[in-house]
Amino acid sequence: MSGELQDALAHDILGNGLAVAGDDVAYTLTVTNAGGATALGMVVATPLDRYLTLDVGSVSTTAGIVAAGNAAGDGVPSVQVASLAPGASFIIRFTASVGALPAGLRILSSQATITGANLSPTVSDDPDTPEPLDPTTTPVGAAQVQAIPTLGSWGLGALVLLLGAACMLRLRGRPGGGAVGAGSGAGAA
Ligand SMILES: [Ca+2]
Ligand SMILES: [Ca+2]
Repeated sequence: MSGELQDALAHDILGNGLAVAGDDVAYTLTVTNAGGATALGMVVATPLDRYLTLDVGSVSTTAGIVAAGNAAGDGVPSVQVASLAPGASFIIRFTASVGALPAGLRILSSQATITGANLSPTVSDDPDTPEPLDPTTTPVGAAQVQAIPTLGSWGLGALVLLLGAACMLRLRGRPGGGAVGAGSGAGAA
């Protein structure tokens, strides 16, 4: 039995594939019976990263039934499949929303478990990495960590120059402004 858990950003606020609070991660889990016998009584559950909240009602499957994930209060999507023939596969899909992320967090990580009446329990693989049977990771946006840009010494110098230039323009503009005022006064008279 094998499971591939693929992630994608369904709602990518930064537009760069990095997850930030308010994004939606769309998961696609493909389960394939790689063994030679029909698998029976399968249960496929996907506990989510602690900073992800399942979008209740978003769980779908091409085989079996959604046992959890589409009712209020459900947190872990779970699908039950009564039997799966050798070589056969099915696909489970669901989405989860990204909550407030602590500074320094690098990845979100989720992994499915696959159990059955006549098979050894296994876990899903992240197809994006060469490591087998590893949790599926989604990189987190750096914008969360560097939300407030600081004014460096270069920026401070530029600011001083700008202020200086603004003062010069004001001083230069003063006599001209007076002339315009006098001119319009003369024109009215
Ligand atoms: Ca992998
Ligand atoms: Ca990934």
